[in-house]
Amino acid sequence: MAVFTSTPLGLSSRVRSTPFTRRVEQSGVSGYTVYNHMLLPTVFESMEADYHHLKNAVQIWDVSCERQIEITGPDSSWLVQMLTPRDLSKLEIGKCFYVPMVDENGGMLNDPVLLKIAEDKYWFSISDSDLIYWIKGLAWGLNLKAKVTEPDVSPLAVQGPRSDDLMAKIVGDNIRDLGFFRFKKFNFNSQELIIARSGYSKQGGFEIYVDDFSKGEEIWDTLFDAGQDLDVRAGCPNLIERIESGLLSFGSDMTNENTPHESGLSKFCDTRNAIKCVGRDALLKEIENGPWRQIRSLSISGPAVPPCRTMWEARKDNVVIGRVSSAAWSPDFQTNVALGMIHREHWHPNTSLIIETPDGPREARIMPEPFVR
Ligand code: THG
Repeated sequence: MAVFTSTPLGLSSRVRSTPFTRRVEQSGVSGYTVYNHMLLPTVFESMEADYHHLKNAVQIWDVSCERQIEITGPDSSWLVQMLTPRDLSKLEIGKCFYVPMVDENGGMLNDPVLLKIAEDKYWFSISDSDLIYWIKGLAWGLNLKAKVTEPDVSPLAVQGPRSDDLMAKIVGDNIRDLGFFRFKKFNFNSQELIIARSGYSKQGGFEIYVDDFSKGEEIWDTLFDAGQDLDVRAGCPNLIERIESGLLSFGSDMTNENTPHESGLSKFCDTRNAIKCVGRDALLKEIENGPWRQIRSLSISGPAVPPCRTMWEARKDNVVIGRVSSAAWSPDFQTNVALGMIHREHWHPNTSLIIETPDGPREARIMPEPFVR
């Protein structure tokens, strides 16, 4: 059933370019996806070459597509707490929280990083869904004193084990003391920029919130000039590394069909305390018995699997007991690493099952946890 061929993506101004697109292309990007209606690089040299370099050096990632939704005004804290079952009473200015966002049924709408910028100003740094309409609708419908906008802010990530060394050269050694998921304004090339210790890999690093489209190339160039002796290269979120690390991709690994508990995000829910949260009743009901399926890391045997462009069925004794949503060959673990939603009777570590890949059935095993933590 080889129905898919690799065709280039059609581009137009509807698919937004970023402040860094020119530099990304000069750096030899070889693949894109579209995320929040914006270009997101997926490959530079090759998926595997990019992977090894990310784990050993430092990369600059154009993740402008992680758009910010800004909420300001006297009712902003109220509105923001309506949107997530995570208890935000402990969210201080200068902290980031990873927050599942749910609808009235407890279905996931997005899984952004939330930054508290000021007492009455928040940024949701969103994954791939048109979340702004949901928030605008709630704010308008409830007559809240809150403004909901998408500001001109484009995150540029610095990821990899040499990230601290690179950033210290530009903004000074005190960035080494910035805690995980903390942000502060730093003087970068004589401009104040918000920089957080965060990013969509487990290799360490930062995200620079570039707050003016026209500053993009200058900031990019400063990073490359300072990083020459650190072997800095252009990179992007790496499929292999993020599956190994168990970092979820909204729209692939979980959708509006799934709750945060199914998505393995229970530790980011304080549903009992989050009394303003839309969907709270549905989530409380689910907690009584627990989810009937949940995301798991899997190891799939055999040679490299093809890209996972549709959900692959997971079977046990010829009965469908789940679906794989992401998979890739891991050079470091010498197996195919994967993520999938698995029914509760079969989700225990070391359970063996069969995955229906486009290349035919393969044996697979449920992992106790992600490959790297
Ligand atoms: N950074 C920023 N915005 C983003 C992403 C990002 N928006 C889109 C997408 N990524 C949102 N999804 C995630 C998924 C995982 C994490 C962050 C955003 C993440 N998780 C860590 C983990 O699961 O171990 C840490 C969570 C925690 O301890 O709070 O980092 O990458 N700006």
